[in-house]
Amino acid sequence: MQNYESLNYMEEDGLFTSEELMIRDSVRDFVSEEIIPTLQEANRDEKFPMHLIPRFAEMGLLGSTIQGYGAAGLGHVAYGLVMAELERGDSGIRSFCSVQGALVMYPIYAYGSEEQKNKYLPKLAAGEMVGCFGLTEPDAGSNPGSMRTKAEKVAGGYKLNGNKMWITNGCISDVAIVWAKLDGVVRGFIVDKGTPGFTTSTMKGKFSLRVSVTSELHLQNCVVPAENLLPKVEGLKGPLGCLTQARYGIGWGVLGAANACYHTALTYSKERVIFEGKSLSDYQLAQAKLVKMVQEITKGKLLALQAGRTKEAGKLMPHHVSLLKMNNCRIALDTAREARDMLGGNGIIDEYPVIRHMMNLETVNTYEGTEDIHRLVIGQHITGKAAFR
Ligand code: TGC
Ligand code: FAD
Repeated sequence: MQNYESLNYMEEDGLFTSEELMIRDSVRDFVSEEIIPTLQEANRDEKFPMHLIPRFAEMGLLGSTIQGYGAAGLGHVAYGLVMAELERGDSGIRSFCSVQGALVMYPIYAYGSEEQKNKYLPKLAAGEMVGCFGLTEPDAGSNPGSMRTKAEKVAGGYKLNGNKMWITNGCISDVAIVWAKLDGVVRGFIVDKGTPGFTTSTMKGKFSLRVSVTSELHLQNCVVPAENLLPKVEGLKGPLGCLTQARYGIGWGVLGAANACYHTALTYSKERVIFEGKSLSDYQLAQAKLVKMVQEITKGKLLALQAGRTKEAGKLMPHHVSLLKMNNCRIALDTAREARDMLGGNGIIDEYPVIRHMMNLETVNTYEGTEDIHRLVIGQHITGKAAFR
């Protein structure tokens, strides 16, 4: 992996600026040298490599596209390239950075007061604080509008009651963005670790995203001060607006995992002798599988780049992001499954990264809106009919 190069089949790297490529390459080296060597053990032990958090901050990977407050202020294409490099390592590593930036720093930046921004954003950018995003509940996943978590106005603040499930970084967080209904309207609350009535528990037994911490959040008569309400947004568009940011990053990120699987399958197929001194890559069926990977990764990269330039022009809409997330997660998962097959028995052991990526991508295809939810969002856009209800 030391001399790793991502696919550039149509010379599409010529569409990036030299600064974007420089940022990509510095993160590429960081992932090769400092992240990949830790992953086999972290995945086996279901342990997030906490020692990397200060390095993410030094590299400007936390809230990278936010302007000011100690964040790097990257362009959206550079950010996408960074996400792909991180996910070439592991989807759980990319998840950590996605959640911190798109789901914790972004809502504070977009919906918070100036006091909230000054209090939280510099520490989150510096990795001195970790955050999580609590939207999903045991009975409200694809349909977050049916959430049961409630907020009630009390003297000096708001009392929260409810449970959140599947929350990335929950147990290692210093701060949680919790979405709850206040008088029937979804509102965002900043809940600090240690607030009485706020506890977390780890979700164990995952076969996917094992490097990432996944948790439940429990809110039992948890009173947060009035100044912890995010003042500038009301309704489901608050959390959905954050998801649009995170889904954009995922649309790029999964290309990194797909590239890692393709490269592993290509290298392996050249070395693996099958019949009569011929290697796997000599056979037409194997070549067809590799060609399909090149075809789909190249199309996925061009789709991501167009989304990025459209976002930089301020014209990227949620239905565009759904197409990006849906397509690229699907092609990455298919690439990983095909690569796993091409490695035969070696495809199921963690000496190679493929099985880990394959298992991770099952989650990535599900979280931030399942493949079907994105299909229905696009269906609604083109027909005008909301078929998810
Ligand atoms: P609907 O009536 O369509 O919309 C309600 C309001 O929200 C607006 N809106 C959006 N705004 C910004 N971005 C989007 N993507 C938006 N989608 C809708 C909409 O315009 C409306 O605004 P307004 O002003 O009229 O009030 O809402 P709905 O209840 O019918 O839901 C539609 C649906 C099903 C598409 C939505 O609920 C959905 O996307 N469901 C999927 C849920 C999901 O993705 N959950 C993810 C949880 S977080 C997570 O997985 C983190 S993983 C992190 C990691 O580790 O990386
Ligand atoms: P369901 O909504 O029950 O879906 C089950 C199936 O039904 C799916 O196939 C789905 O496509 C299908 N389906 C749903 N609605 C329709 C419909 N209208 N028509 C046809 N089919 C439909 N959430 C957070 O809030 N914060 C986090 O940090 C977070 N991190 C996560 C980390 C991991 C590892 C995982 C696995 C999940 C995480 N999630 C998080 C939750 C994630 O967003 C949800 O799992 C996801 O939105 C799907 O919800 P669900 O699991 O309840 O599935």
